[in-house]
Amino acid sequence: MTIRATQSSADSEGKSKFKFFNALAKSRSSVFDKLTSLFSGSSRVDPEKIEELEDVLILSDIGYDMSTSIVDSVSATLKKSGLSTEQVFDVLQAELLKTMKICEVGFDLSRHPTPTVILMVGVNGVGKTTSCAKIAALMQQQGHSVMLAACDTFRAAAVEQLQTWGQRLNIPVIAQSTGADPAAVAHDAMHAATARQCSALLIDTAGRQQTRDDLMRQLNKIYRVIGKIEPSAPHETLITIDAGTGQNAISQVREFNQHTPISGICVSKLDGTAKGGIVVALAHEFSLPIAFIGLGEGINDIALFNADDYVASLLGTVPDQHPVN
Ligand SMILES: Nc1nc2c(ncn2[C@@H]2O[C@H](COP(=O)(O)OP(=O)(O)OP(=O)(O)O)[C@@H](O)[C@H]2O)c(=O)[nH]1
Ligand SMILES: [Mg+2]
Repeated sequence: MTIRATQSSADSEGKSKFKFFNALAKSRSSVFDKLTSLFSGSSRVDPEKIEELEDVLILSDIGYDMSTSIVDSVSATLKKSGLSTEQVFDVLQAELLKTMKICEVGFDLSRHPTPTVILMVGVNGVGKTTSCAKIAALMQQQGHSVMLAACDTFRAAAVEQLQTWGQRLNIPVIAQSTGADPAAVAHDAMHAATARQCSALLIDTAGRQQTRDDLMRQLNKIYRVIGKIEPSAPHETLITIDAGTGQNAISQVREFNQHTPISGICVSKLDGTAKGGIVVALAHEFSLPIAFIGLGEGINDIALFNADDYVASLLGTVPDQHPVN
């Protein structure tokens, strides 16, 4: 069964669009409002402004390569036919969508055997545990039986944090005490989820810096133990990226991928940052599925990634019936 962004009514889809738009307010105003003022005052684009366009794009955290590629497209159109301000936004929108659409693949549990095992990884404090709980709740709302595994046995109170979510959501949490071997917890959870015929097992892990080889090897051990019990698992390994991280996000994905092959990205805290452009840089660099987007601290503040909503929210060209800000 495919996981939907929200409950399926048109009303909640509208709300989700609106949430996206609101969550990206800071990113929109920090970057794309600058573009509007850059090109205001004249209906035709002055070629000298193209350089400034590149600066604004690079500062937006969409990355150097992506910025250059957009500027090349804008320059090519300008040379061919001249360019109105409106057309700059059209080119921008088209370029962003071309990159982002590849990453919009939804999240489909039916692609995998049962229980679908989802391993959550990432650096410290990015929102892994919260994202685990949000994804579990989303699945539960859509009729799946879910189990959580508390494999962060490193940080004090991490086990309790996941157990609290489990109690609130009425979702079983497999746990041992702080200090236990996280691979042993994953082992127990794999057997428990199979025995209880759960649709999905979400495995929370401890935050670790991607440069800490010892900790990355420990993560790989969890990955290997899971694979020994069920060779096709983990079926998804999602890296949570804090949208406010900036360009370090690229190195996080690259390094984690060396130890636990990453199948998708979960972008958190898009609501609190002016650096929402990092999602574009990630898409441009890796073309990996962007599975989920975290839009706040609440359990329902999560959406499936939608390229149209994201680009429109960033450029300020949405949403039909909703007010701007
Ligand atoms: N605004 C906002 N806050 C979020 C979001 N996701 C998580 N947070 C907050 O970020 C903080 C850290 O979240 P956790 O889920 O504990 O992060 P973590 O990656 O599990 O942290 P460690 O296990 O310590 O590495 C908490 O205060 C969360 O409420 C989000 O999408 N938006
Ligand atoms: Mg955590």
